Amino acid sequence: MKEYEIYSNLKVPVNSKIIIRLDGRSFHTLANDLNLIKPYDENFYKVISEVCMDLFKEFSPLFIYTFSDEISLLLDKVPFDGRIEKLNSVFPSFASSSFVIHYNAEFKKPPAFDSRVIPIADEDIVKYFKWRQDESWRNCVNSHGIFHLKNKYSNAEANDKINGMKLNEIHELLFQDGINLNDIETYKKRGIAIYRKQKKITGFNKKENINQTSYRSYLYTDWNVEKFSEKFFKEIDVIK
Ligand SMILES: Nc1nc2c(ncn2[C@@H]2O[C@H](COP(=O)(O)OP(=O)(O)O)[C@@H](O)[C@H]2O)c(=O)[nH]1
Ligand SMILES: [Mg+2]
Repeated sequence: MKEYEIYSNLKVPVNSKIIIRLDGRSFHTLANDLNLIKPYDENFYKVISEVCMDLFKEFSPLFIYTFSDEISLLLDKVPFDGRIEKLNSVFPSFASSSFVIHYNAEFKKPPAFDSRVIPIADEDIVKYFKWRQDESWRNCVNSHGIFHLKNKYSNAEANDKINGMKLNEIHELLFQDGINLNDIETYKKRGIAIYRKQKKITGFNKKENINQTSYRSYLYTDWNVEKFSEKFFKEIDVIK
């Protein structure tokens, strides 16, 4: 019967780095069910960052980036021999279970994430993450805009208004009403990055009677991440 499993040998290109992007399934409904604070729920973000931590510890990616209900993982050593079926089932199910463990709430439905695998050339890594970070900013402006407009208008009117507006117009409207998006927390604008950092450790070597310095890497959740650039990814050793 093995011959019926016709997709099981579908693999990512050998030696290619990949990005796996997970996205919460119908999290709009989940947000309503769990009464998430609008436009940004700090606890939801805390939980998603813990999911990213679990993913990092389990699969040792180079880098993880998250905003809203999506998580992008950059992997250089691809597990499961690069098998797409494995990658697209194990990563999202692992994330879903982690989400449930950390959320610790009464869910109306089991939460799920979808998953896609994106082979990525080294020179496109920065471009990819800049693209997602731009989306995080769009999401930030739009969700603050719609939240604000719904306080003044009916839901339908607010939706109509926001759909006809450009990002800078929403930004300006909020500004006129005393809300300056430049002042809100960085993670709401730029998302959260998880990566390895080096810690300097200085110890005294008794035998040699000297101070010695060594470096140990640790996982860092960056709630204050800068705007993505080539410089940033070089500094954190994700690209050469
Ligand atoms: N209230 C609230 N909702 C959130 C938050 N983060 C994400 N969401 C919800 O998650 C959705 C994610 O977008 P998308 O993936 O396009 O929608 P989906 O198909 O319903 O998962 C948003 O539209 C919001 O409804 C949050 O911090 N607060
Ligand atoms: Mg979603």
